[in-house]
Amino acid sequence: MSALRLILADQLSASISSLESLGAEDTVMLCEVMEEAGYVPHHPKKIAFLFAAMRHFAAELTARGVHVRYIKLDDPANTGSFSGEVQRAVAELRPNSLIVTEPGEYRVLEMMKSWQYELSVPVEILTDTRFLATHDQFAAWAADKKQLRMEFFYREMRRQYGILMDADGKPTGGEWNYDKENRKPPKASMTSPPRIAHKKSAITREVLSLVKDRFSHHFGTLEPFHYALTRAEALIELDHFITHCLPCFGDFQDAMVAGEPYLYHSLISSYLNAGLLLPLEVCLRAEAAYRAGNAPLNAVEGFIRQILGWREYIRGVYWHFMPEYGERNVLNATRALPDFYWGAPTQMFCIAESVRHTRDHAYSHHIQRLMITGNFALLAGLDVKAVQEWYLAVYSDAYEWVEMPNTLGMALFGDGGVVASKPYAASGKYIHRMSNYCKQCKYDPDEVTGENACPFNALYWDFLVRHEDKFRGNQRMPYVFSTWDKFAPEKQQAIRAQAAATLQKIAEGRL
Ligand code: FAD
Ligand code: DLZ
Ligand code: SF4
Repeated sequence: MSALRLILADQLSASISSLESLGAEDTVMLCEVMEEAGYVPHHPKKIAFLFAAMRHFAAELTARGVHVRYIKLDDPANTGSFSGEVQRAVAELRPNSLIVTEPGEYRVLEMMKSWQYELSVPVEILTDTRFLATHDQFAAWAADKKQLRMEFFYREMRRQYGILMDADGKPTGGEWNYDKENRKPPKASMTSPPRIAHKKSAITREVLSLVKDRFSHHFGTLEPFHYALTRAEALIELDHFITHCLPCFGDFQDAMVAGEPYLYHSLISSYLNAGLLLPLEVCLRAEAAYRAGNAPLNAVEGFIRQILGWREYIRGVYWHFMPEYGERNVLNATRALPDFYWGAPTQMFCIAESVRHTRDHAYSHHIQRLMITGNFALLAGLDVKAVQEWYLAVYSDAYEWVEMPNTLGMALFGDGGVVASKPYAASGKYIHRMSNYCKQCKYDPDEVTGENACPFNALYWDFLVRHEDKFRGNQRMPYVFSTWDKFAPEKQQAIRAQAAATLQKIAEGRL
C-alpha cells in the first residue's frame, strides 16, 4: 500500500495530520503552481517566503529518507494547478490513496472535494489538528449565542488549555483581560529592538532569482529579504521576540511610529500561518516568560489573547459562516480602491507610511492594518471585495481564513457585526494620539473643514450619518450621535460638503 500525501505551502509542519503514519513506500508531494501564485497579485516577498520555505521543508524530509516529489514553478511539465499536479502524480505514481490535510481556504476545500470524483484513487481529507479549536467545537459554542464575542470564546480556550489559569480555576492575576493597560501612545523618539536578518542559503538565492524573473510586476519590493525559512529559524525568531520584545508588547501594542514598522510586535504570523511555528508552543513560551518573571502580565496576557483568542476565533468565524460570509457587504461599500493603496503618491502621511511598510516588508502591524488602511476604507466606503483582495495580496501572512474575517468583519464591518460589535471607525484625532504621523503630514488632525483639514475627520462624521440607521441605537456608541446632534445645522452641512469633496478627490486621484 502506498499513499500520495500532498502538503500545501501553508502546511509546513512535520506534525501535520497528512504526515501521520507516513509509510516507507509513500510519496510526499509539494508543488509551486501559478494558479496559487497568481489568483491575487501576491507580494513578491510572500511568494519568495513560501517557495523557499517549501523547498527547505522538502529538503528536510528528503534528508530523513522520505520520498519527496517536488514540483518547481519552472518545471516544464508543471501543469500550473493543484488539480493538474495531483492528477499527473496519481497517473505517474499509481498510489493507493491521496491524503491531504484540510486547507485554509474554502475555495481549495471545494477543489479537494472534487478530486474524490475526478481521481481514480480515494481521497482522504484530514482535520488540521494544528489549530486549538475544532470546527465542531466552534459551532457548538456559537450555537446558542445571539451575538458572538471573542472575549467569551477566549475564556473558554484559556480554561480548556489551562493557560494563565490558577489552581482554583481563576484567571492568573484575577482578570481575564488587561487591555486597558495596553493602549499607550508612543514615546518621543521611540525605536524598536533590532531584528534578525537570516542568512540566505543556495535554495533561497535560487528562489529569489525565480521570483525576480516571474513576479517583479507585482506590488512590493523583493529585497532585502530576511525571512526565517525553516522551523529552526522560526524558533530563533520566537526566542528573539520573547526575550527582547514581549516585555513591552502590551504597553505599545497600538502605537505607530514613522520609520518603525515593527516596534514590539512579534512578526511571527507568517511562520504560524505557514506551519513553521505552532500556536500552542508559542502561548506556552509566552506564559513561561511571565512565570519566570521576565515579562509583565499585561504583555503576556495581551499576546496570548491574540493567538489563543483572536486567531482561533477568526478561523472559527470563517469556517462557520462560509461560503455565504464571503458575499456579505452590509454597508453597500462599492467605491473603487484608490491607487495610493498600490503605492501611488498621497499627501496623507499615515496612509503613505503604512503602504510604504507594506510595500517594503509585506508587513504592517495590526493597528496600521485596522486603524489606517482599514479605517480609511471603512470611512470612504471602498469596495469590500477590492479591499479584501488587497489585504490578501500584500501581506506575507495572508490566507483567506484569516484575512477575510479581519478585513470584511473587523475593519469594514461588512459582515454586519459578527467579528466587531461596533465599527472601528476613527477620526484623525485617534491617529494623532496613537502615532507621530500627523506632525509630518500636510493635513491638520484638529481641522474638520477647510483646505488643510485631515480627510479622516469629515469622512468619519459622514460615515456615521450615512449609516445612521444601523449605528444610532448601538449601545457601544453612546456619545457619538449626541455629539453630532449638538452641531449647528450649518456645521453639519459644512462637514458633509467637505466629505463629499474628499470623496470626489479620491475618485480623481487628488488626495
Ligand atoms: P502580533 O501583533 O505580534 O500578534 C501576535 C500574533 O497574534 C500574530 O502573529 C497573529 O498570529 C495573532 N493575531 C493577532 N491579531 C490577530 C487577528 N486579528 N487575527 C488573527 N490572528 C491574530 N493576520 C494574519 O495572520 N493574516 C492576515 O491576512 C491578516 N489580515 C488582517 C487584515 C486586517 C484588516 C486586520 C485588521 C488584521 C489582519 N490580521 C491578519 C491580524 C493581525 O493584524 C496580524 O496577525 C498581525 O499584524 C501580524 O503581525 P505580528 O505577527 O507581528 O503580530
Ligand atoms: C499563497 C500560495 C502561493 C503564492 N503559492 C503556492 C504554491 O505555489 N503552492 C502551494 O502549495 N501553495 C501556495 N500558496 C498557498 C495556498 O494558496 C494555500 O495553501 C491555500 O490558499 C490554502 O490556504
Ligand atoms: Fe493621517 Fe490626518 Fe494625521 Fe495626516 S493629519 S497623518 S491624514 S490622520
